[in-house]
Amino acid sequence: MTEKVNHIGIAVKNLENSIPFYRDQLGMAFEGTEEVAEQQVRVAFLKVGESRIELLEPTSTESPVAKFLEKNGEGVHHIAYQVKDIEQSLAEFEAQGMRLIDKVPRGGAHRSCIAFLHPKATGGVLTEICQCEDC
Ligand code: CMX
Repeated sequence: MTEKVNHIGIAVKNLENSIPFYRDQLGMAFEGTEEVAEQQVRVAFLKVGESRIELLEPTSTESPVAKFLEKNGEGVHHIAYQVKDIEQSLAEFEAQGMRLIDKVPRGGAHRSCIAFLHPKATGGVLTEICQCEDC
């Protein structure tokens, strides 16, 4: 059902301070920044092989990423798996009794559709599934 690791989300306090490590020291291709208002974050994507690193900076104190930073500091926030059909995947998870944060997909970066599974149901790893045309 899952096709590949689409991206790994990393919570950071400030994108501009964090980008140079990935771009200049690890040599990843920087693809730009984007605000995802629905998720209250500003994101930067860096391509590595067929996957990406997504740096996440909160744009509001109410953002889930702001709460994560307050509790844990900077670090890995979620892993996103690409699926072909997100509605079908969510229906299958629901049928398995999986605890979902999103029963209906919402908008993510890169014009993707995303949905989160609850970390309490996934061994403590916030898990995203995503469907996108060009990623
Ligand atoms: N990874 C692992 N565990 C996490 C977590 C994360 N990223 N975020 C929260 N948790 C854990 C907390 O540590 C807490 O555990 P305990 O009960 O053991 O203390 C539990 O989940 C509940 O967390 P909370 O802070 O009490 O509750 P929140 O109101 O913060 O809700 C969650 C948590 C996961 C439902 C919420 O953060 C959420 O909906 N996340 C999905 C959306 C999101 O993160 N969007 C930003 C990414 C944007 C993008 O990729 O585009």
